[in-house]
Amino acid sequence: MKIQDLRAREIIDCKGKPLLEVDIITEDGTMGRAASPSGISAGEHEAMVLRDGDQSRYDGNGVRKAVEMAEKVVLPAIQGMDVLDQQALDRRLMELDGTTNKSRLGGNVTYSTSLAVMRAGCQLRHVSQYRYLNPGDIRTIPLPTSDMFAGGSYEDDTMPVQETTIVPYKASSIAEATEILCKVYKKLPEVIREFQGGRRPEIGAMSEYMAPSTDFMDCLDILYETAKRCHCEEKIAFHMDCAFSEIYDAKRGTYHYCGREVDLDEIIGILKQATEKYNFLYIEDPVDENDWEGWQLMTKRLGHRIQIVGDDLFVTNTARIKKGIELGAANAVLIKLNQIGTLTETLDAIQMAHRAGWTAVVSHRSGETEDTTIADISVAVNAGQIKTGAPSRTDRVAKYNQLLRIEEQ
Ligand code: 2PG
Ligand code: MG
Repeated sequence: MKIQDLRAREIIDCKGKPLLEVDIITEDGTMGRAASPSGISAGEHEAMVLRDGDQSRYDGNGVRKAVEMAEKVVLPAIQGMDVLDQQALDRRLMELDGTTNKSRLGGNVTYSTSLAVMRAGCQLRHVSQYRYLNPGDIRTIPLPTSDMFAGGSYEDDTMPVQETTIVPYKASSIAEATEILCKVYKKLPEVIREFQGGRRPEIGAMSEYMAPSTDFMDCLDILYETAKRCHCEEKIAFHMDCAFSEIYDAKRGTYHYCGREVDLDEIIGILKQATEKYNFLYIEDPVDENDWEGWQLMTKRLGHRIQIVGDDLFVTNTARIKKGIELGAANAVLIKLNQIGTLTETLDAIQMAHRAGWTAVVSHRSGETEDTTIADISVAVNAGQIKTGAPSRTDRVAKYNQLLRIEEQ
């Protein structure tokens, strides 16, 4: 079925920041729609997001240029193509862009178009996204990891670790995992209040709680105590997204850690201690995104006990993942579709990781919408793990609800 039309528009994400939505319409009138999310702690090597830079609107974050790019440049290039041939479509987008970081068309333009084409395909075939992407071999529903404390670049003047997260790794189903996360999230204010001498907890950037201490060990203690009060401490493990590129001083090769200058050796020691006290499933971005040697060292020291996950390091880019595999610079990869900008490249990245025996954790962005694609993709590729935020607010809850629906099927 041929693509006939493309309509694009500016909508907003969960923070009121503009993003690009694209509709793809086929010649029989079938429509697929998708919008590209965006990150706050975006990696330096991610696909470029095309924004207007016009300070009179949304602090320069408008995407009217991206709307124009999609309608005037992309549509003529894909008109008449088969909506069911996703790979050919994505290849056309890559050729049209011709850069390594989508800096001509914009990663938001390629992402929204690529995903809208996939959705149109689902509509045509009358199947859900995960079935469309994988009609046969679905082996597992992914285990969710849920951010409970915000720090790092999400909040000023607070704990250096960006996300302190729990994983209900012993839950026997998504239904049970979701219930555990909701229970802990609801109970958490009680324990934070005790820790803070009665002061109410504040809500962070992605509706997690603001870290009540600059020491992440306090946050882990609070989470563990909360889980105990919910009688589920045996069922949870921890995950932290350090996002330490944000506190790295490239000139000095050190990290600004809680008001001190700290080298990687000390960082490794601090993290090792945490993994000795608590059960950790994975640690994400514990090293700066350009320090490959540092990543090798981290993986050598801690990789045998936990997953060392590259997010800003790999940016869902097969060239970088390949290098990481060759160097032994990590043992798992975080997957964010808009970091690379097309569905095909995302699936290639996941396949490359799996072939190397690595895990792939499919992830949301801080700037999300009600879109549930990541839930479907994580199921379709048998990712086993998904990172999708605290069970609060529609932009995060939508993903849990989609997983619950898929589990039922
Ligand atoms: C991360 C993500 C989301 P952002 O760093 O992993 O959790 O943050 O979307 O801001 O890059
Ligand atoms: Mg991250």
